[in-house]
Amino acid sequence: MSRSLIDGDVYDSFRAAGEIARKVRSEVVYRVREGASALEIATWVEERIRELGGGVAFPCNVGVDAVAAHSTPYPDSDYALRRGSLVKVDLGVEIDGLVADTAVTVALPGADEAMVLAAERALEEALRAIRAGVRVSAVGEVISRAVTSYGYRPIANLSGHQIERYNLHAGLSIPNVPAGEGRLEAGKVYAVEPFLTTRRGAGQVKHIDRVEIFRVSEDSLVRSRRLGPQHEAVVRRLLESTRGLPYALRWFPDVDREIHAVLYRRGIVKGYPVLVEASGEPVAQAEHTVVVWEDGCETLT
Ligand SMILES: [Co+2]
Repeated sequence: MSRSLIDGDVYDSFRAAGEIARKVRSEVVYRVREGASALEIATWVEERIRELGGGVAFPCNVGVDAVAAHSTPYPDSDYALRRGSLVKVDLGVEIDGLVADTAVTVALPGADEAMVLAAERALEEALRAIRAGVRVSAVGEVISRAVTSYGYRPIANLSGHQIERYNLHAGLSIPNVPAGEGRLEAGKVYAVEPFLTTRRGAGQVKHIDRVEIFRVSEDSLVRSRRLGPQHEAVVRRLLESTRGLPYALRWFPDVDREIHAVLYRRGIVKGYPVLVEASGEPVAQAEHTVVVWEDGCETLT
């Protein structure tokens, strides 16, 4: 590796965020049990990140079975994990706006544990193939081939992503199938996240009419002014607190829900609809954040 390819402070922050993310991920798996509350798991993850000195980069995602991504419990959720479920916990740690994104899948008793293994192996193989100059489509091919060799199907329309300061989905996407344009660059940071489903699955996710994770930007603030001072105040509060990173409404009990709903309907607040496997089959995921070097990559998480 050559540290001159990345700003030293940026690298240090990414590494520190990665260390916290790794620790929280390794601890949370013991909390993912039959009967455990999804809300308690998400809240615990977020509190633990802060306790260890990180910022919460996005609401902790708890995706059960066919729910693949973008699901975080509502504040009044009483959902308890059930036997036979495949549970994905996806968490992000932020230090100085630099984010380490990582995920783990836990197979509760009765679920197909081999799916978890296949996701982890596909991730390992992808990371072994990564170095500067590699095409994202080649990484997708490695993932796809590994997943298929275990008897599963990759999710074609979910992908890993480049990460920049306060920008979780910057630039390049890293697909789970041989597709997409662009090459990985040295000194850049990417989240690599194979998602797979069963052979009966569609191998695609679709979004459903439920939004649990939102985002505001500088543009939201400008546009909110037209709706009046109350709307502007809500966006300002959200933007100051999140700096453009995703949030859940449960973090902001003081924010007026009706005003927020209006902002969302007008497209001023962006939402990430919950993504589910299109034919309702279970989904497993594994994810690490890496920094790419000339001769390989370094796993931060
Ligand atoms: Co993630």
